[in-house]
Amino acid sequence: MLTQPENSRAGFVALIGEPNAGKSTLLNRMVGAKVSIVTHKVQTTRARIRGVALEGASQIVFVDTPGLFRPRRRLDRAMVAAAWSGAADADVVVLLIEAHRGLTEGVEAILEALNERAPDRPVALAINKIDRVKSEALLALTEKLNAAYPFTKTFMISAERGHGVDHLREWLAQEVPAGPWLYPEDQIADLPMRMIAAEITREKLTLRLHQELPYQLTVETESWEERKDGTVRIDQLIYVIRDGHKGIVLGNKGETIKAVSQASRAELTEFLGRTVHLFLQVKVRPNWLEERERFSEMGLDFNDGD
Ligand SMILES: Nc1nc2c(ncn2[C@@H]2O[C@H](COP(=O)(O)OP(=O)(O)OP(=O)(O)O)[C@@H](O)[C@H]2O)c(=O)[nH]1
Ligand SMILES: [Mg+2]
Repeated sequence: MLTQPENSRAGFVALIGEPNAGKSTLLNRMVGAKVSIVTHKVQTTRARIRGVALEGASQIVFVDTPGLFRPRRRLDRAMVAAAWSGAADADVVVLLIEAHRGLTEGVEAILEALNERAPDRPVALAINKIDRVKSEALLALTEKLNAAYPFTKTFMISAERGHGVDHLREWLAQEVPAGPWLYPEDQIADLPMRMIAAEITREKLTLRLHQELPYQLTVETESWEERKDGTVRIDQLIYVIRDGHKGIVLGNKGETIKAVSQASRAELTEFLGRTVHLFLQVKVRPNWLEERERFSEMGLDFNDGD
């Protein structure tokens, strides 16, 4: 156990940006463990997920948020609202943008809203995925973005490879306010295990399924049984909106659900450090996207979707 230093600091750092910018990848790297799921598809993260990192005497609570985009459905609106409230509650905001995409319309819309949504606090720019562009391009992009918004500081990073990430963490450690740590020093996340487990299964589904289907399903952990032999039995429900979707999730002779289950179980076993027995069931629930309980299971506010 570490003892809390006298000059301790602690605060919340919200990671915001367009879908796919690399927010969850950065959170996981900062925390040093996978607490937020990552896919190559947009709109992977649905709720605010906190991950805790220590840097010197500072405890930095990173808040991963859903991507900011123009919402259409109730779920989309609740996600975007969760992202903005993450920014509004934070001591420092980090806006991630993708180096190879630059100042997109989506980024412009975020910059327009920033002052109103999260006024009077430092906003750092993190140009992510620098591994995808030539370094010459970065200087011009930095100038362009800083002309568009008065960022407190600019960082060039690769969340995936780790470039520039230490530098960003050191800076954030000084920016969070002086005060006692907010979490026990050995805590890295504050999401309940049953929710992390559901997210891991949703990640595997999202990686395997195409088009709109990942956006029309949700996963919930129904039961969690610690067994005497030291293993754990986890039962999860996958809600889809149509019979046809159920067929696709199951796959030919059940091969899709089997592959998803194997991949999820392997990751859960590693994460928990003990054997996991995972049971997945697919249920058709045409209206789940309009159900309050589904939103609260995801950590979202149903009324935010109004
Ligand atoms: N080349 C490269 N890819 C990256 C980098 N950081 C993240 N990615 C990839 O970008 C994709 C999106 O990453 P996420 O971390 O899920 O992005 P996000 O911003 O959390 O996305 P949403 O949750 O949908 O808003 C994944 O395929 C990552 O592997 C990076 O530094 N370089
Ligand atoms: Mg994410």
